[in-house]
Amino acid sequence: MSPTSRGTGGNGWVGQAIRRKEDPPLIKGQGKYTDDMYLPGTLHAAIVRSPEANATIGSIDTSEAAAYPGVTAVFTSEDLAEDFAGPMAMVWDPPGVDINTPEQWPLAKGEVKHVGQAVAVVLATDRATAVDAAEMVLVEYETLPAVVDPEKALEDGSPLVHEAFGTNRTHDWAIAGGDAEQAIADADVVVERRIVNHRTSGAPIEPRCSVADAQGDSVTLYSSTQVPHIARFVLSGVLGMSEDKIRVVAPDVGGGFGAKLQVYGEEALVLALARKLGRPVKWTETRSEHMTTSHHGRDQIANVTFAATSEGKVTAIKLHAICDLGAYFGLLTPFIPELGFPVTNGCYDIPNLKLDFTGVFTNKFETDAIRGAGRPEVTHWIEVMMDQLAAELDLDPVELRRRNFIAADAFPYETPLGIFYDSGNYQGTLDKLLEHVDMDAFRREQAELRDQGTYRGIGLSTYVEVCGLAPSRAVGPQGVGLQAAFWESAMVRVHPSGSATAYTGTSPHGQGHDTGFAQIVADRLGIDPENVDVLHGDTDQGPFGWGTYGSRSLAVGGESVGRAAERVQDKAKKICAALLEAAPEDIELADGKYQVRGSPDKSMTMVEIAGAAHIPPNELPTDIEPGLEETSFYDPENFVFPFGAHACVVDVDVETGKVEVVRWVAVDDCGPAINPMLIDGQIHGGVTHGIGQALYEQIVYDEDGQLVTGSFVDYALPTAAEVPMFETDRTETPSPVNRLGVKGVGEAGTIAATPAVVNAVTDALKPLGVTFMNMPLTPMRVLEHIQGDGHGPRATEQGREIGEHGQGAAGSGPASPGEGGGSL
Ligand code: MCN
Repeated sequence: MSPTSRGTGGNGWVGQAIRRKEDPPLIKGQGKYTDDMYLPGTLHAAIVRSPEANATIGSIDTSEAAAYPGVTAVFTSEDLAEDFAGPMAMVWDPPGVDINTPEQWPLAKGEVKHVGQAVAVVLATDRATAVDAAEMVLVEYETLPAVVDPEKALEDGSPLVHEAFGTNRTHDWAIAGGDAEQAIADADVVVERRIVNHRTSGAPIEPRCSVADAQGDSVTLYSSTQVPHIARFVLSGVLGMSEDKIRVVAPDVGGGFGAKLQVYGEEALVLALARKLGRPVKWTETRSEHMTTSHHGRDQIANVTFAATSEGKVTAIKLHAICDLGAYFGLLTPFIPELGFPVTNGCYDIPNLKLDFTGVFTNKFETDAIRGAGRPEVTHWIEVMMDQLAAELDLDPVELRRRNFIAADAFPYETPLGIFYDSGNYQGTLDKLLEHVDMDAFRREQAELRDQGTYRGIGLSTYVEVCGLAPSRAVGPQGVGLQAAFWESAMVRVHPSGSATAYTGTSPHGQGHDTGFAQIVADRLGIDPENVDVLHGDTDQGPFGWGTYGSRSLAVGGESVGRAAERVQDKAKKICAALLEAAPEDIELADGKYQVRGSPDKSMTMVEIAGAAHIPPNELPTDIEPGLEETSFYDPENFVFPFGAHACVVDVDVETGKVEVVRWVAVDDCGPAINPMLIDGQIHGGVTHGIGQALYEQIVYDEDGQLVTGSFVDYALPTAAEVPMFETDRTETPSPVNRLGVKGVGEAGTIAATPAVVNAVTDALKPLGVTFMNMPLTPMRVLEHIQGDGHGPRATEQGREIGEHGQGAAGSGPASPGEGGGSL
């Protein structure tokens, strides 16, 4: 590799679109995933899961399964009563808010509250035997009425998910700034919509997998997790073990999208069983199990009100969101819907905000963080409502956005909720987008195409998101009440021969940290990124770290890596200065050499300095310690706020209702690029995720709480055939929050995407009187709108669209081939 002059630090690796170092083994089939782990004597676990959504357990007969050849043991919750010190964890305890928190145990205790709940575990010498024997476990259930619709769950007389609470309401959380009610009363125009953000799955390519291996009183857990250190911390509590006796390793992880930002009962179970039996225990999730019992995301219904002047100045947003949390809580379940609150005014200067969130129990699996986590929902409300308001005012959606943008010179900008946006230039990304998309030409083309029977539409999304989780004091116990902190650690070690290893507390699973972080280190040390190994995902290596989610890894973890590398550079300069008989402040790093300022012939390379650090020559003063290694713990002062402008162009087949995305232009700003290729990859994947939710993907339960979408036949993910070639561009507005100036990008595409699709389809169907639509825009739902009154599908029930919560009625669920639009 050869550096160019671009970039900061030593020699310009930052900013280069170098290829991902981690890919060659992965694409050659040489990756090492958890399921590739074969330890001698391994027992394979299969889990007996509840077919009932709400029931008490009468009896469990394990005798036939236990006697099946090849089966080592069968356990129920009762059998493992001594093996767990406490229930699974939920870590949100907001000041002044009461949350009804049910206990969730790795195996059900006397009752089940959702389909798929683990009831017993079978261990056998091979997986097939364990699966066969699991079918022989006889469980007697007494079925209770289930509730799956969160609005019905709040009605008097609804079946209760947990009788003990006397209500299905989990908690209420509210925040306000300004006086939204007054602003609404005073407004020239008020627009109200009921916006549904339906339930989705993370659906990574690698399902979950955990292998536990006990050695003496210690145990190692290999797990496909995004959060190895958090997993160890939580599991030590669940198992009543001291943390130093548990090692958690995340080997190669094939995607997570938030679904692996969780500490699951199965992880606790394999650990407990390996300890109990003194043998390795392995459990690998099937795809159906993933759809059933890896946490879901979204599932919110929001009543959103926008108030504005007749000139199009938005004066207030009021919203009440009903959030379907499922039957139990994962680590962050009740917190996730509220996570979008810091950006509820989007990239607009809106003085009055009032937000209310109501959490609800239903007999479904828990929701938690799926890519974007709270921010896609908020952005969807805002960006769909901007188009709704534009239609109401008969204003161009571009013009309406411009009239409301926060001015580029208004940063840091304090929102009415007391949040400080770090930096931004929303006009800049929109201007650049419009350099790519000629709106006037589009409108001419659109009119011509309509004359020929083609319904083409364009939709915009100008978003801002909050990431870089997180300043510990803003989110910790005194902040929003998380019993966690989100600083990040790094250690950079230079070896005697001058190459380096960087340890990070982040835990990538597709994002490319091995490459981007190596570029950061390389620049700061004056070496080649090929010679920087980035290690992560092992609690026995490096300091404690908080993992990868919330687009935090670069802005918090990468910054920490950069700081540790800068400290190494400082020491390298001291060594160099001592050996070249100069002052440390006179040593500069340029073009990969440590040289005396003004005397380029007096210089040393990192290879020479590392040698001297490890085998100190006599000239080196004794107050310089041997070795070349530094650690950093970085706690950010603020979040970072990436932003951008996306345009989606669709064609809608008005005969079949099928939507085709024909063009996507994305202009994003995540500060200075560490590696533009990584950014493009994240945007491609993120937007695809959003297109999936907008058009195809939906977790659907029937009214008895049975999961209808248990496989990729029913849960349609977009494939390469459903997405266009993405056109990406960037602006670079540095963040003042960190030295790298960077912001996150891992969720940006997903956050931006859904409203752009919905606005585009609505724009396409405007001539047919369609004015407002809720996702997913499956062919059947689109047809219903086309054939309806323009405000919603023809058939409505109690004011709700049929199937909108995924209750399995006609019109719900993702497109299937039979509907003419599915991808699978
Ligand atoms: N980057 C960069 N320059 C910038 C900003 C980012 O080069 N100015 C690079 C970073 O170095 C990193 C990548 O972009 O390689 C994403 O960085 P960041 O935004 O910090 O996000 P994280 O690494 O923390 O990733 C988390 C984010 C989340 S929350 C989900 S969900 C998600 C995602 O990333 N899940 C993914 N992207 C995914 N990509 C894959 N392949 N698989 C998943 O499961």
